[in-house]
Amino acid sequence: MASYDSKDLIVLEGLDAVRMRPGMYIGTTGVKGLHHLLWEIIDNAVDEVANGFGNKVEVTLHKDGTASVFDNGRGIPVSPHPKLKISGVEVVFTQLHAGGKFGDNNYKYSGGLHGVGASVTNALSRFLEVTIYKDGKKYFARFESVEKNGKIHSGVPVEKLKEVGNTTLKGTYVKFLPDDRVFKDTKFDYNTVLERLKETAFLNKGIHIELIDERTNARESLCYEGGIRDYVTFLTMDKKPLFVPPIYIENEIEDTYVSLALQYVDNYTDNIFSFVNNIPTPEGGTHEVGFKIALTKVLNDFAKKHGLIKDKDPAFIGDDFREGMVAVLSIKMKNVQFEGQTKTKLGNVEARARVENVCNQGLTEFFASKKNENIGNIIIEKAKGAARVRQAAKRAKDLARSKNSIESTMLIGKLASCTSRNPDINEVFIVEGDSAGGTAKQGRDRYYQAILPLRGKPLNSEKKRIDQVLANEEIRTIIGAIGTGIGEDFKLENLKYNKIIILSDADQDGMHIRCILLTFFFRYMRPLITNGNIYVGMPPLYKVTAKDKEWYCYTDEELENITKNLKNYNLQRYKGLGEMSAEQLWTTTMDPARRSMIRVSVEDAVQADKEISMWMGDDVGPRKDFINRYANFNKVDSFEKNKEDKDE
Ligand code: 1YM
Repeated sequence: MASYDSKDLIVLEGLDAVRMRPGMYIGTTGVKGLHHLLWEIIDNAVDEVANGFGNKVEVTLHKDGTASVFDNGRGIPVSPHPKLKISGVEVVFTQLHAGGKFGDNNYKYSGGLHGVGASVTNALSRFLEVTIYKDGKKYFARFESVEKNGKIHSGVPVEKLKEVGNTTLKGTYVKFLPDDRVFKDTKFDYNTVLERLKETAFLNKGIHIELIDERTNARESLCYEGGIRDYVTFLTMDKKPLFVPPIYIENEIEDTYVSLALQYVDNYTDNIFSFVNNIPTPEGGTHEVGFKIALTKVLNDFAKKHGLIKDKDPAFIGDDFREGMVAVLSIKMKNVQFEGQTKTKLGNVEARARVENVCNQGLTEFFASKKNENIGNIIIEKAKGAARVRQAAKRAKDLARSKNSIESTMLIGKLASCTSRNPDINEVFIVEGDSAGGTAKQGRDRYYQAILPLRGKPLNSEKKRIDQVLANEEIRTIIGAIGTGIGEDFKLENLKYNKIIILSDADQDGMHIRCILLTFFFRYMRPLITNGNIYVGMPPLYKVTAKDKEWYCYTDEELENITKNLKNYNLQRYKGLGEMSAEQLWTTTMDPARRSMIRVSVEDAVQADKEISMWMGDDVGPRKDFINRYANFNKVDSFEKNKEDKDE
């Protein structure tokens, strides 16, 4: 049995705090939080390799539930910390917020600055082992969560770092077992890890990342020599690029490294995926602003220089140059400040001018070259289309506004609103079909539940431009009811319902309507998804009646479980919402105390965007390929489904 003394426990009080309130450090103790443990270790390994010390990171998911990460960098320092008098390894795994890095910080840039540190992984693990290969020697240390006097102490160094042999290797190996007393589910998900590592490999060109799943023998080697160029190519794989390869520029200015890969595709959305020190910044920030300013200026200059703007053409605005654009912007800098609702927006003011400078210079050079002139022409043509539609949309909006009083009352007339005026408790059910809508109206609690019945299918917004989307009556009714406006005009504070619940039949048509609505929210009201306001209601699929008892089943599994011990029973299969009585709809689907719902979140906007193009876009090819390959109808939309045990 390993030993530890009370001195250790004092050093470790910080880690006990992590165990008391894991949410404060890793957000949740659900699957997301579980994977966070692994990201912390991977981030340290990638930081080391991305800064030029080594070239390889290997991640393994083991059969016994542990995960391990190896990098062939310098190895975490083994010498004692001058003040704390414990080894560098121990500092890294037991000290919270150890501030900067131990000793002199050799890293120019670090993603880890954002993270909470490897000590949090240690605190929330049953055990964690570290092996260091450094200067011909092999070292080992082990940490455990130990129980003493009925209390659990986290991350105790039960085997202090010691030399255990010689080696010709160099690097750091960390293996840990997530604590099942903290996490309900301690199983790492191969695809989640793979997606994350893929992103990391794209953002750090040339590094080799290996993922090995010993539970299934799946494995993947990732290395992209083209870096973010390859990323853009990957993102546009299911779309129609207007030219190949993507435009690419990179440069360093005032200790800030800026790289940009840019492509245009045959659709109308604007997709900028930006990163700072490998951390995604979906809320944008100063770096994105700098890029947009430069792009607008350079393209306007190009159009003027080549006489591409005629008098009859409307003047371009920045948006026009971003229609159909897919861009990856990755910058690396020191002292990053994140702000915004989810701390994913870059705040550093100095980044704007630096990014603008690099992009200005790089893009000007690119378009000045004779061989790229055609690419410039293609983009300007695309922007002209965008400018025309923008003006048409404005006319359509103005018209809608002028007719507002009459028409919107007519449209909202379809909405059975609720009596409460408190958006925090109010809910709106978007219900497929007039007849189900009628049933829902009777079944609801009219104090806080509103019903919006949809006649027919709403417009598939992936296939249409904004002016057509806005002209669609179903879509306009939804926009009017929700209250926030759309796109650039979106204002979350005007949201009239805290929960927007899509209620469609459990058949192909219902699934299609659900996809169309989610696509619309994703494209035009995305904050509703990131803010967690969008839900999918779950009506039961079956009703089982036996003697004087009845059960509702929401899945085939539930049905099997219930019927396997019954001898005589009657089975009713609900094909649509319309087959239920108002009373039944209330008990099974609408009553917050009894219903189950899926809350829609966009875990990974990149993945979501790709899948939406595939499922909802014009091009049927990728969709067919996918269906042929997987034919798995459980995964029809691109949103992560978190089935809530019980809503509320
Ligand atoms: C499998 C996980 O943690 N690798 C790793 C971590 C460090 C170093 C090298 C490192 C950093 C520095 C100097 C430095 C870390 N060291 C520290 C600290 N892989 C993994 N590889 N020498 C080695 O930053 O100056 C924190 S991370 F603080 F001890 F220096």
